[in-house]
Amino acid sequence: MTGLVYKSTGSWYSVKTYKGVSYECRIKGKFRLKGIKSTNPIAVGDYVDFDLDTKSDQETGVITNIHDRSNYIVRKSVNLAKQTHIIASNIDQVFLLITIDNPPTFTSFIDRFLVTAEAYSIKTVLLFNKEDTFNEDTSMEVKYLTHVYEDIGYECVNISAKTGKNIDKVKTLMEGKVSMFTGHSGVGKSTLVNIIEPNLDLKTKAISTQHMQGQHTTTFAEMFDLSFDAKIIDTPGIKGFGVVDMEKEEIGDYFPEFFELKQDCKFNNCLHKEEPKCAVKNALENDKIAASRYRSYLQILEGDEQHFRTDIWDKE
Ligand SMILES: Nc1nc2c(ncn2[C@@H]2O[C@H](COP(=O)(O)OP(=O)(O)OP(=O)(O)O)[C@@H](O)[C@H]2O)c(=O)[nH]1
Ligand SMILES: [Mg+2]
Ligand SMILES: [Zn+2]
Repeated sequence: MTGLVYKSTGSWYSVKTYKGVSYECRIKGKFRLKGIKSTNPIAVGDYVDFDLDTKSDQETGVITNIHDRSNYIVRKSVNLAKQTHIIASNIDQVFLLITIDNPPTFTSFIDRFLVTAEAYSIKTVLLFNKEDTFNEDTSMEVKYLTHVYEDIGYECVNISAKTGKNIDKVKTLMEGKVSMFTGHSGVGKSTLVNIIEPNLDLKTKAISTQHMQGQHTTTFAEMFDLSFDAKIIDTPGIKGFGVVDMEKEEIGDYFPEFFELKQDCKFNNCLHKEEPKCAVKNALENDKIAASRYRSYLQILEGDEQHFRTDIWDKE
């Protein structure tokens, strides 16, 4: 039988067939994928073949094969430097939820995520959540970030998962697609799922007043079928997003505004650092590129890893 992985909790995978029947499945023995060193061999969004295990009382399955992925979002496991963690696969788009101060989301995090999504050509929409709590400063910040990211081609929407502001817009964008919600813990991913599909009633939790951080209320990725033609994957919050190793020369290609200028750099292998006649540096000096974007680029280029820490994905 063939099915789609909706959930993975440790060694069990919930797999739903085309007929809509769900089976709890395991992997038998060693199951390694060529070329991918990931802590989880199978991810939510994977299509798998499985056999029914008739010996047990309950009908469970044994996964025998995984279909090729059209894409996946992968991050570095911080504990195990060489290991990676696949957050989800075969997704049409990602909604990156951002809050300015409750909890804070920094541009270094946004840009790290976007680089990975660009590398796999996955469309990302930026959702600035908790609009109902904006004050003058947050509004200004959101306006500025919207300007920066819309300028380079990312759609930005201000939303409130609490009041329902612009949720119709999000739903329209989701129609007919598999979408993944991501962002720090506490930004409101599960709250957003709940307002879109109230009967799911996912667990949500106030962010800790002590640390101004979310509390990892969602502990594993899970896909849901929505009542309109759409699928959503809710994921646990990520603290830091480790960009999986890329060639130094290719990182700039995943900053769309850098990529556009690259042909004007004197050297075709320009890293946009100290090289003379660099179109990217030139644009930066003329305020045509946001300083925060350039800073993020340098951090990734230099493998600066202090900006992300261990989080829930690494405990699996
Ligand atoms: N004021 C306000 N609060 C919100 C909004 N969206 C979410 N919240 C609150 O933010 C807190 C965290 O929301 P969750 O939905 O649990 O956050 P999450 O992103 O799923 O967090 P993890 O599962 O830990 O990754 C809850 O107390 C929500 O009620 C919003 O638009 N406005
Ligand atoms: Mg959650
Ligand atoms: Zn250059």
